[in-house]
Amino acid sequence: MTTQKHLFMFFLVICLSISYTQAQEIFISNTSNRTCTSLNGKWQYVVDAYETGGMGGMPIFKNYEPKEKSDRVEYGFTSGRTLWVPGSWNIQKPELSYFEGSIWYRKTFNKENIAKDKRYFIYVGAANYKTTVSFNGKILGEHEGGFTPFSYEVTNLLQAKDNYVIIGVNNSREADYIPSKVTDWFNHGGITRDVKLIEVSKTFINNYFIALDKSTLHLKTKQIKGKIQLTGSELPEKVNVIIPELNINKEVTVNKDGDTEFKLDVKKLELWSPENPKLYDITLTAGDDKISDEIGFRTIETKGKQILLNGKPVFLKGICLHDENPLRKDRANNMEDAKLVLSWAQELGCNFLRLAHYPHQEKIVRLADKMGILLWEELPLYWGIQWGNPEVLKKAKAQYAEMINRDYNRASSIIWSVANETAPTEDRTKFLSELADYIRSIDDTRLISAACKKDQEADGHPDSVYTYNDPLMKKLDIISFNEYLGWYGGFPEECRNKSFKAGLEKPIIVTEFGGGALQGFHGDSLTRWSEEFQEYLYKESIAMFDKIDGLAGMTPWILVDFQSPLRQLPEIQDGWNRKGLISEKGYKKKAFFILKKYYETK
Ligand code: GCB
Repeated sequence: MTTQKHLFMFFLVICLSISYTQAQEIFISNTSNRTCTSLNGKWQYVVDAYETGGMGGMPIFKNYEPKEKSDRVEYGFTSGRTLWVPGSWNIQKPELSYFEGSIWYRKTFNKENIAKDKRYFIYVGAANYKTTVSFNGKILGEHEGGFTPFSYEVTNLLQAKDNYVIIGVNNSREADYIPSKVTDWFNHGGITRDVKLIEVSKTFINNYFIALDKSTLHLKTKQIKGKIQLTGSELPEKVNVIIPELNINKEVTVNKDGDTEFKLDVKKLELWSPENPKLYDITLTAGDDKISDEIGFRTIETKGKQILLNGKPVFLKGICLHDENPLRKDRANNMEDAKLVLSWAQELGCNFLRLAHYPHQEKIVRLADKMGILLWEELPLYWGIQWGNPEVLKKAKAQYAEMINRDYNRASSIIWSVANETAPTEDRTKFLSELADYIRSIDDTRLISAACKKDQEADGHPDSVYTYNDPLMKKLDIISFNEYLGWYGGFPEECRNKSFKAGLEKPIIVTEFGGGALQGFHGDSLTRWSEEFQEYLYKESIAMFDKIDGLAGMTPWILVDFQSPLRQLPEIQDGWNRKGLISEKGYKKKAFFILKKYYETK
């Protein structure tokens, strides 16, 4: 690099780091019920393959355009080159299909009628993985994590004409990221969920946490407990909580930090459950601000080896799912995508879904609330995480907080999982135990689990009894494990000789099992990749797991085939993990009906 270029890079770094202090990230919940201008649609873009943010003294977020004929600008947003938001860039342009790096997106818009008594925020539902948000030439902040929402204030920057929001997204895989470098799913890059300009009052309710107090479940008069967070300088003294169907209209006092906590007595409450997914309309008002939601009330606990929903044992008839619409090959990002997979799950007879391996779009969680499907949610604390790195733990807590902030009020979401298939080293157990404590400190209305692994078998001496002594299990409410006997090692018939011993008085969920089959490919039950092999494997696996003492549910791997660069067997995989019970074109495989039949008996 020449000295000038060095100087330029130095300048850029200084300029970026100064700018980052300009806006504070703020969490705004329930954005679908706020006054918003959608910024979805076509965005112009610049590919920044070397991740410099712009060369020649011209940072891309500054949006330079040549004005004189002698002007030098070394990038350009042209109207002809666009990407659709929300969407994965990889599926939109052949030249971006395996692209990993930075792309800067630009959207220009006018905003007539800017109200003096309002505040404005740019909200991003999710962008994978590291995102720099700028507005009218100022960097607002940088967000890390590919699956959770964030927003920045733009009130003082917003103009009636020619606003430009420029968002740089980088989907490089790095060792200290969550997830880390290797995953068995596609690394979709870009702005993958909705972008909006949100309009709120000067002081507004940015979030709230409302749930049934589980200690009152068996009382005649139950209690709904809540917390409301306000943001703004002129705090009202009171907030009103209105639940018309319960005849509740209560004023609660706001403290000096803008928070309020309350308890409401309720005599007749219909509890939320898969059989009766009852949601109550709730309105909160604070000064000029008003926000409405639909919230269900339920409790979830464990007792010995049982999971209790509203005090009654429940068997979780589940299936795992990635957040992808296989027909469009894109990350799921709308209600139609959510309906497609949830209706398949219902057809299978499920009352439960494991949303693997990262936070899925908010719309699926909201739809699950309406359809009565219970959910397991998780962060991509997956293979290869740097457990000994305190910065990674900070990131995990931050991303978990964002997920809890988003989904706390959803009755369907009942389990937070802290990790998937991680080796029980000391650093990892310390990391995940601290994370579990952190989650419990902010949410006591859900259970905590993790998809673990069985104990290592002695070399060349497979046991007939699988044992579970992962020290993390002591910290968890539910013992969960993945087990691929018959696919990764062994043949399906070996399932007949196995049994399981977990040793703890806790319920068990089998979080993964299964094997690959190419839909439409037939053979006998020992022909790998045939529908018959998968069908046979499901029969044997289900019979084996069904015998587990304390089995409280299962989520086989997986509802639908999904894209993964790890899966490159020509003619069979071609970039797809084939363990789905449904093909990427939407056709059911034989094993679908084996699981469906089993769930009919439960
Ligand atoms: C697993 C992982 C999952 C993989 C699956 C497989 O254990 O948890 O992410 O996709 O196995 O297909 O091998």
